[in-house]
Amino acid sequence: FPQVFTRVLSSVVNSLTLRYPTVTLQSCFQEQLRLKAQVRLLEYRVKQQQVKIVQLLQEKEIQYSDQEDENSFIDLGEKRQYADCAEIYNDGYKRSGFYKLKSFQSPSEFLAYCDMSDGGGWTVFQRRSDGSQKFDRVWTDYEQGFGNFASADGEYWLGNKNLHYLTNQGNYTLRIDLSDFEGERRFAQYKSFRVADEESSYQLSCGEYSGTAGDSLTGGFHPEVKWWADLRGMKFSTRDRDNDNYEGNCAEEDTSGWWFNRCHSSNLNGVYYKGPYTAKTDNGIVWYTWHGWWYSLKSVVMKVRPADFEPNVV
Ligand SMILES: [Ca+2]
Repeated sequence: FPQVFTRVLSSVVNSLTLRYPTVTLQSCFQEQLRLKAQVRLLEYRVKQQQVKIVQLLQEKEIQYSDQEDENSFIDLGEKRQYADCAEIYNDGYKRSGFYKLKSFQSPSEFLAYCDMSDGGGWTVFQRRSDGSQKFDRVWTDYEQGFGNFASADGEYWLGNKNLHYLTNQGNYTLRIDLSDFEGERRFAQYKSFRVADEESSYQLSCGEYSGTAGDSLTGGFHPEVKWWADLRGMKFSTRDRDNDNYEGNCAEEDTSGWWFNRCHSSNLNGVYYKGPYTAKTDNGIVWYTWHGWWYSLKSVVMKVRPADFEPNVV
């Protein structure tokens, strides 16, 4: 018996010692292969995700730089409507940028750049900065407005309609900021600036001048030029709508829309020439009392603010 038992036992042990290591080695080898494959797969996925992360970071960087450089619209939601940038400023928003406005009689909202410098609360209705927008345009363009309403230094005209609604809400001060290619800045300010309605062809009215650029809007620099250079009481003119006091067509000759008289000593919607220029007519961006007729300015900002504006210091 013990012999038989021993034999059986030894054969069982034999088979076990023979089989078990084999099974263990095999499964280990298979497991190793499986894990190696998984490692390779995971490495591949990590690489893919790294590539994706780099892509996303780049996209985000582009978006951020877009937001900073290009889109300067500031959305305040629908809670309140603002009649002008002065209201926005005094409601606590002191960052310059494009905001939604709705003047009292305006049928719809419109975008305008709020200049919160210079004491804040300025609604910009015209800007020249680089010549990227065409200002030689027809009546309906000037009526509706045109240009770049996204960039902080984008060129635009707010539109005579909106300008009318805006300036008829009260007593507004006009401020014109000018700069030249020599790095100098000047300004002109006018009291009681107002633009009449469509029926009156967006007639201009304004009061007393103050500033450093001279009075080129009302020809106040010399009594003898008033009869042809004073733009007060002048209707708006475009090349397809001649409302000037000249036998020809000022808007056509000076390639701009403006409150031309006969024709002007200021034409801030003129051609962007970059400094001194020669042309058939004085059609550059002209402010006569600073640089004369044959120098086109580097930048212009025309903006309005209520005369009784008092910055809310909170
Ligand atoms: Ca004419």
